Amino acid sequence: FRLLIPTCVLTGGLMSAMCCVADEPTDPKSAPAFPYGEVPEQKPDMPLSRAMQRVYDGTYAGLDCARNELFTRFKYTPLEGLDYSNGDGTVSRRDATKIIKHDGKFYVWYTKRHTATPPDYDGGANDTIPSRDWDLAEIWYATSTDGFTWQEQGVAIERNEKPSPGWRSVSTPDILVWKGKYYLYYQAYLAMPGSRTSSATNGDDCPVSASVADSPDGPWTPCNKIVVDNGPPGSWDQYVIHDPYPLVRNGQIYLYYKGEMGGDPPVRAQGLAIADHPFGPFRKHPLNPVINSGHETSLFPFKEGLAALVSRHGLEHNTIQYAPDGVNFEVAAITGLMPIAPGAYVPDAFTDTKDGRGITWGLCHFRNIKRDEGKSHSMLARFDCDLSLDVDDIEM
Ligand code: AAL
Repeated sequence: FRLLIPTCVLTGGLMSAMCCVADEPTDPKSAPAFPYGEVPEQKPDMPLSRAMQRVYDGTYAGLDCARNELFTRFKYTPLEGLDYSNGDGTVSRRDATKIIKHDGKFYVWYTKRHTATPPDYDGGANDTIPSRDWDLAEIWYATSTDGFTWQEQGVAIERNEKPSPGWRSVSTPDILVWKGKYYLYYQAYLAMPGSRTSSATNGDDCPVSASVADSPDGPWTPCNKIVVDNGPPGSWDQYVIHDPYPLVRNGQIYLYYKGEMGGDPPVRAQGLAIADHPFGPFRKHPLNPVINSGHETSLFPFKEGLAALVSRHGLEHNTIQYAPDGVNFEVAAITGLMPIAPGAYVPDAFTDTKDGRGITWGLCHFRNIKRDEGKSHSMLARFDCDLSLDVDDIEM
């Protein structure tokens, strides 16, 4: 008994009909093609495994598309123009912001540490020796015309006077453009990162502060207050507020951030706080956390909603997620080798769009974690991806 199953497989818009024999090993060349990057117009009229049904349904996140537009792989390219002191660990650049375009140039801000010695993770840190890669750091910025070669322009946010937020270190910034002004959000340390004086599980306790400028070149004026504070004892974000990430949505500022609820290893997730003014007050969303995984999570407008690159931690790491309302995220695609701490060029981050166009490139960082060699530092790099629905330049 030999069952002949007619199959119609659509690849690249071309339909080919073929037969395969069910009770004999199938010639791999005649198996249904897996439609990565192709547009299957209809499900083949044949029994399909659940795995293949998902592919043809293309509805991982309820997006109305047959092809999964939120699947991508990532490519990486070293940057030109930034000096790292031969990698001796005294200079570090990491945690890039979103990239904006202004006056024909791309702008990016990032954590820069330039200390006499590399970080001492083993208790030897003091007023001049950093405890972590992002300790005793400042926010610097660079510009580029092609996204590959960058010119460092100088410091944007210096450390504050003690005891103002950010006196010990300012790190991990992100940019907001709102009503003609520029706002930088950043982690504002009130104690040495990693010090056991804080209650955070790994001592990396810090709230978020912000500064404002009339131009992306500054000068920047600090608001000198905490704009998003740790949650109360027992809450999911009681230990840290990290990685602030502002977007404009529904006429308001949607600030996503990473919180930490303890545990070993610590459970990390992403929350949302919303405000009508960049310096707050920010109201934390009642459904927080809105993403159950992730570390430095980058988000961008996509169609009517927001997409998020979720990596490094949690049950849903290595996924790209989508929420039509920016709140109820679902897994849209599973990928790998994701950029660490990505800051993408997101032209429509602040246009309050409900027709988000996606992203194609950005900056991320790579870490040299050879602590025993005393050279621990991070380097910025470029990533490229295919999450674009036709991105246009928007000057800000
Ligand atoms: C990063 C970010 C935050 C942390 C530290 C520097 O991965 O999540 O910025 O505080 O590490």
